[in-house]
Order: sequence, then structure tokens, then C-alpha cells
Amino acid sequence: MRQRESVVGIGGRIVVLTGAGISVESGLPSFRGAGGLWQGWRLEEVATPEGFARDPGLVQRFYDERRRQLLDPAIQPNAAHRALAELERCWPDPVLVVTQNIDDLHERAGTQGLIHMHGELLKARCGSCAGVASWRADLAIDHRCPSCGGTCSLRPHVVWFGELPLELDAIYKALESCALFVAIGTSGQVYPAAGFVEAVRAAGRAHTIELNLEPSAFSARFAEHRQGPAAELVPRFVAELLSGAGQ
Ligand code: BJW
Ligand code: ZN
Repeated sequence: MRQRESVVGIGGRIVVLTGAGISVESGLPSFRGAGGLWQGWRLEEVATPEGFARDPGLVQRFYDERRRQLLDPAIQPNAAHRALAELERCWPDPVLVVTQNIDDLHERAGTQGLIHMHGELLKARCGSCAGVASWRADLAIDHRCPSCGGTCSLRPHVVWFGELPLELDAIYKALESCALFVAIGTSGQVYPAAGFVEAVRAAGRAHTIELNLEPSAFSARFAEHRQGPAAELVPRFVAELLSGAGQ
């Protein structure tokens, strides 16, 4: 595998994997650790299809609360989201952001090449016809599906444990052909996202970097690590990349 001391001066496709840590400085909590979302909820109850089948009202309330928080005008993209959008605008080759996050902060910052592999909080999916629709209201009460007209079967358009993440073929294709893979603010505890760095390394041509507040479960798999808050690290990293682009 090609290793570099510095990323300055490289070109080629970039794939960025983001996790909950990139949105923390926007005011959204991460999942694990002190103050994380899982502290107040049992993940088997709110993040599995079995939990939803057992108590749909409870699961809907969990996501309703998070949707209301996301729609609060105080929640805005931070400097890390904006820097990634700038990278996409200015980098000479394709940049793909693969986010595990269900918030819409990357798109609000202007990122266009974006895959929400774990779904989107501002969409709902019909349990009968699988139709997906934009959704900003609470789901806790019965609704009619905009596609098939059925009632009571709408669920958040998110990927729970045991379900297949979205657009995996496109993700693996990009991972196998990238020159640089960057993971930002993710704990590396959830697969298949935690295994993306291995797929990149197996292809043998990309530099791999982790940007995180602290060492994570998969830090050792990356060629390079930078530690600190995303809203500081990411703009600095992007400026460094762009200063060397095309050299
Ligand atoms: C900062 C910061 C700051 C903080 N600046 N950084 C055994 C082995 C391997 C796999 C499995 C296994 N048993 C079961 C599985 C599979 C399972 C899995 O991985 N389980 C693990 C628990 C082991 N995975 C699945 O079921 C997935 N599906 C699947 O595998 O399908 C089969 C298949 C796949 C591929 C090919 C073939 C078949 C589905 C996983 C779905 C995950 N869903 C959730 C909920 C989604 C909706 C929602 O948001 O509610 O997704 S769980 C939750 O975790 C959410 C997140 O996207 C995901 C990852 O969390 P993330 O983003 O990493 O957040 P945190 O909180 O963990 O970490 C935050 C990080 O930020 C930390 O590192 C901080 O340090 C850092 N940080 N502040 C920078 N300011
Ligand atoms: Zn329907």
C-alpha cells in the first residue's frame, strides 16, 4: 500500500465517511459515550425492526423527538460540513460523502455528492408499498401513505440493526477506486461502515485518514490520524488539501 506523510499535492477521487461526531458541534448528540443518544434509550427497542414491531409508538416518539430537534432553527451545519462542501466544489476530481447520519446538515451546507447509507430523518417509508416521502411532521399518530393511501404503516426512513444499508454497491465502487479515504467523527463500531477502511486498503491505492475527537475502535486501521473537534480539524484539513490540489 502506498503511504504518504502528507496529503498535500495529491489528486484523484476522494471518499469521506462521516458519523455522528461531525454534527456534535451543530448541537446534535452522538450515540455512544457520555451524553450520547443511547443513554436514554435501549437500542434494541428503538433501532431494530423487532423493536418497531413490538412498540411502533415508542420508536416513532424517539424519532419524532430527534426530528423536532433537527428542525429547530438553532441547529445549523457547522464549519466541518461547510468545508466538505467547499472541497467538493474546488477539488479537481469527484468527492463522495457517505454519511451514516440521518440529519440533513451536509445537504444544507451544499454537498451534492452524498449518500445517506443509514437513511434520512426527514423522510418516511410506507410499510405496505415501501414508498418514500419527505416528512417533517411527527409520526406518532396514524397517517395516510402519500403513495398507496394505506394508513398506520409509515415508519422513519432509517436503517436499523439487521437491515441492509442503502446504496452499498455505489459505495463499494467508489471505495475501490478512490485515492483518499477520510473517516470523520465515527466510532467504527457499526458495520459495514466500520469495514470500509479495509475495503479501501484491500484495493491498495488510497491513503487513509481518520479525523476524530479521540482514538476510536478502528484508529489502528488508518495510515494517518488527526485528533480534535471536527469543526476545527476538517476546515484545516480541507485547506491543506486544496492548497496542494493539482500540484
Ligand atoms: C467527534 C466529536 C467532534 C464526538 N468532532 N469527532 C458482529 C460483527 C460485525 C457486524 C455485526 C455483528 N453483529 C451484528 C452485526 C451487524 C450490525 C453491527 O454492526 N452491529 C455492531 C453493533 C457490531 N450492523 C447492521 O446490522 C447493519 N446492517 C448490516 O450489517 O446488514 C447486513 C449486510 C451489510 C453489508 C453487506 C451485507 C450484509 C445496519 C446498521 C444500522 C445502524 N443504524 C444506526 C441507527 C440509524 C438511524 C438513527 O440515526 O437512529 O445508525 S445505529 C447508530 O450507529 C447509527 C449511526 O449511523 C451508527 C454509527 O454511529 P457513529 O456515527 O459512529 O456514532 P458514535 O456515537 O458511535 O460515535 C461518534 C464518534 O464521534 C466518536 O468516535 C467520538 O469520539 C466522535 N466525536 N464528538 C469529532 N466534536
Ligand atoms: Zn404506501
